[in-house]
Amino acid sequence: MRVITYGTFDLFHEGHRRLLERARALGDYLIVAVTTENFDDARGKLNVQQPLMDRIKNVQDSGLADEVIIEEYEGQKVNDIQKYGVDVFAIGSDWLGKFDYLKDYCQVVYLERTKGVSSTELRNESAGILRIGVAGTGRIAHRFVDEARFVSGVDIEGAWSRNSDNVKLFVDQHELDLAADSYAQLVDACDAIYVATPHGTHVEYAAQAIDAGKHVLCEKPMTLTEAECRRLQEAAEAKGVVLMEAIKTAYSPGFQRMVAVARSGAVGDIRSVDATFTKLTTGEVRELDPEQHGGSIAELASYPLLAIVKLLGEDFIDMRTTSFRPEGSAVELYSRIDFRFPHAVASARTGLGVKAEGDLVIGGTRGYLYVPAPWWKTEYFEARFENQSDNKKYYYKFDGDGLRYEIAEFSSLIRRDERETFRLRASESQWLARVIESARADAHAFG
Ligand code: C2G
Repeated sequence: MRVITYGTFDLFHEGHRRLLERARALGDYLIVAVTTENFDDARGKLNVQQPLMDRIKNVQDSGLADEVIIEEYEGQKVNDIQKYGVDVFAIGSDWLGKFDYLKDYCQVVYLERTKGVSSTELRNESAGILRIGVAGTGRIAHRFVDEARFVSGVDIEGAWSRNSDNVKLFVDQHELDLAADSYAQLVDACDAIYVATPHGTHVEYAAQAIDAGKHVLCEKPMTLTEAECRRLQEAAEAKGVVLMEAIKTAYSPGFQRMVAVARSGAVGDIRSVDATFTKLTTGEVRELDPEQHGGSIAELASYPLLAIVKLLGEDFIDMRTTSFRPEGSAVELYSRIDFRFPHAVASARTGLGVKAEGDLVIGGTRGYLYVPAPWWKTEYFEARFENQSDNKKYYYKFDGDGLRYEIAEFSSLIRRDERETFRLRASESQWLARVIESARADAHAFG
């Protein structure tokens, strides 16, 4: 019986070794395919630390492979299985169901993945792996764990939420090691915490983790006031840990290139920025609950404000917020935050109860950049000019849900022992908190 398995095998750890052992036991000849850099890039796997040759050596040194090959293109598995006369395809259970299409060619076996590869007794072996704990088990937390699988060198260790039933479900579903009984237990078990709890509780949980000397990746808006933002940043600095606001757009390659193109004068001097993000929301949900800091500004304004601060900087002359709060709604359902900058104007529009075109338009003295919805997952934009033959189209890659980019950035900051990223500076997080705080306070509401 010939068995085959595939993987990146970066920073070879206990989870990899156990997988190979069990794959080998399914037959008498094990072929291990190691992914090339190009293939990992194409499938959206980020932050692979070791070059292909080292990763091949990891597998050879395990002594578990009879033959090592490389995986370099999409669809290769179908060909390999036939070419090498494979009887069994084995892969970890994090891929459950994903390779059922190979059943036409051989037997497909999903082997239970090893939970908590970097648990204490394995700590030495798994040096270099960042253990992240997830606080909160809402929608975004689920997406976070799924996306973290595409970032090499991070392991989601466990989760905690106020509702212990939710924690157990979450941990089972994602095959995590730890369903923490208390937040303190989660903090203690991890190197870093992803805070994905309701807005009003970010500060408390982020502060607790920082206090314990743990790095923090905090959902947006990181804080609802500028003072709280500064307080967290000062605490992180004092403890020498990374504190990063999780606005995925800021870390995605397409958005960064778009900002760089705009700021390089592709459409002349930037004179206006209009950014819109709307998401229709109904029912008894956090987003519409004033007690939980709902409303279109707290909920959505981080994205359009990010575009404005990146394109025009922090120094505006004044701002004015107009919100639409219809009778019967306790929170604003549509808002526009209008800015005057020394040489430009800008508007951030957000809606929970009003739908609008979610585009980003950057007007310049020579032309404009048009970034169609969903511009916050920037994949494509155009530079447009009076003379249409000058128009130019730009295409980028945006993998999955995009959360992998913020996870990759967070992990590489920690790895490089740096505290701040130019992609979203500490002062820009402060600016976002300041604007959100004052927009919510000053909103001239009607409706
Ligand atoms: N694995 C595991 N337990 C872990 C981590 C990984 O059992 N804690 C398994 C994975 O499920 C996979 C193998 O180890 O079967 C290699 O994992 P990676 O190097 O992360 O590679 P992966 O991204 O899973 O690539 O074509 C490539 C394949 O799709 C797998």
